[in-house]
Amino acid sequence: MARSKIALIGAGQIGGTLALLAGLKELGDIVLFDVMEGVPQGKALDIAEAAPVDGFDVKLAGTQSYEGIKGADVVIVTAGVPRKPGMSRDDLLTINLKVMEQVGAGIAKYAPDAFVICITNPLDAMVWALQKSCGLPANKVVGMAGVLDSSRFRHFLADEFNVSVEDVTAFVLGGHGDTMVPSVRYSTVAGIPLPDLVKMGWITEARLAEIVQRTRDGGAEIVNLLKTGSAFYAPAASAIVMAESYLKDKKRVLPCAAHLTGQYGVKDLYVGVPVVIGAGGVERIVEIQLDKEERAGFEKSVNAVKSLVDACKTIAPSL
Ligand code: TXD
Repeated sequence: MARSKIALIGAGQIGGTLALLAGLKELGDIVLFDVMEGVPQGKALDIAEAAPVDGFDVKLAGTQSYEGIKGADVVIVTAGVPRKPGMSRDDLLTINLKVMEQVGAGIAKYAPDAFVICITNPLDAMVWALQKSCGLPANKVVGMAGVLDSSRFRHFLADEFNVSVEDVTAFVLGGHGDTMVPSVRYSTVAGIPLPDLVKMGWITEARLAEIVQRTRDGGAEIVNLLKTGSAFYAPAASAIVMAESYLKDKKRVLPCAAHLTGQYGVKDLYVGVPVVIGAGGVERIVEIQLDKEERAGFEKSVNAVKSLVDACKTIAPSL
């Protein structure tokens, strides 16, 4: 059987880390694409030179041409520019929308059968624009945010309880950013829901609320520490889990920005919900019953996503 091919559009901080992780896991041959002359080539060569010592065997290449992604099985998109001081949200949207249109055209032409994972911010709007631009079926285009947000929640909880991260599961709904909805009742330690742990005296309601807030602010916490740039190790690891579930047909249940067509009362928007990822792409959207508080948080989050998508439609009416 031919080796899988993984195309990484954007060879910046996350793109480079994606290439390293995909290599270490031998998920397939890797192509890095970036508009920055030399950068994808340099990162590909650097990682290829790590392969003999690390003992992994994949081919790596860098390119400035979309032809290089031809026949990719998975495409992971991090291309775009970050928000700089003085740049409004609409300025950022305008630039990254153009990037999504270019990337979408490249995918449509050279990798129409791929499973596409978008990471570029503002995530829920960019994955929507990317799907419209590339025209691939919506179950083959998905956004990465929830795996990262829930991983952050898991880390904070494991640290708080002094238990292994392996035994902590966390459930996060809604859009990426400060309106995300970490669900307390569906997050557990070894199957014990957090509200039960409050009753058992492991944690107070107030402390739990602080951890929920820290999860919501997880991205900003890293930005404030790094000063330049945003998180990249955990975002890359999160997207790799999604790619692996597709390539190995693992059918993992993961929170992802998925295209909703009436589920949760939402139509034609990408919002973070639990989905099953297997060889068919997004094979199932898991629709849970939300309680009153979760529903209110979810709706607030959906409205935030909707206003961004509406702004995209104004900037690029053809989408
Ligand atoms: O949870 C999440 N979804 C996120 C999202 C978590 C963390 C960071 N998140 C976002 O991912 C972040 O706000 C950015 O929008 C993306 C990528 O983050 P990264 O840290 O990798 O950004 P870099 O290092 O700036 O890399 C972006 C690369 C850079 O090398 C540019 O030259 C390239 O994108 N770029 C392009 N590549 C191809 N085509 C075009 N048009 C293009 N424009 C810029």
